[in-house]
Amino acid sequence: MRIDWILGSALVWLAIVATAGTASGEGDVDGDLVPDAFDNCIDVPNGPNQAPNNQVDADGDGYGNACDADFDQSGFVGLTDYNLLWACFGQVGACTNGAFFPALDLDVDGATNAIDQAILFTQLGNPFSASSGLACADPTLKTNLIGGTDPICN
Ligand SMILES: [Ca+2]
Ligand SMILES: [Ca+2]
Ligand SMILES: [Ca+2]
Ligand SMILES: [Ca+2]
Repeated sequence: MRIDWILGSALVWLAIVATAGTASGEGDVDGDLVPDAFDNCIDVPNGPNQAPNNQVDADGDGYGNACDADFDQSGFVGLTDYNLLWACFGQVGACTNGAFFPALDLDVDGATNAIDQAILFTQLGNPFSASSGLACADPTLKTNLIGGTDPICN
C-alpha cells in the first residue's frame, strides 16, 4: 500500500516536471512576443512589438532579416555581403540597378542605410550563427536568391 502511494507521488512529481519543461520550451527568449519555436530570430527582437519588422524573412531561408546579413547565403557574413549592401546604400525601396533586394533592409524600414549597415557590422567577419526556431531553417540549405533559386521556407 505504501509503495503504491510512493509510486503515485512520483508520477505526480514527474507530471509537474514535464509540464514545467514544456512551459520553458515555449519561452520567448528575446521578448518579442513570438514563441521561440516559431521565432525566425530567437535571440533578436523581431516580433509584433518591433513592427514593421515582424518576422520578415525577405530571402525566405527561415532566418528573419533582423538576424540575417548573410545575403549571398554563403554561411559566412563577409565582404561579399557588405558589398551587396553597399551597392544599394542610401536607396529607398528598389536599388537603382533595378534589383530590388529587400533582404538588405535588415530593420525593414523600407530603406537600405546606416542602420542596416550597423546591424551587418555586428555579424561581419563571422560564420553565420543566427538561431531560428523554424524547422526549415538550416544553414546548409540556405537559398541563393542571387542565383535565382526559389526560397525554401516562405
Ligand atoms: Ca525574435
Ligand atoms: Ca533570411
Ligand atoms: Ca555571406
Ligand atoms: Ca533599413
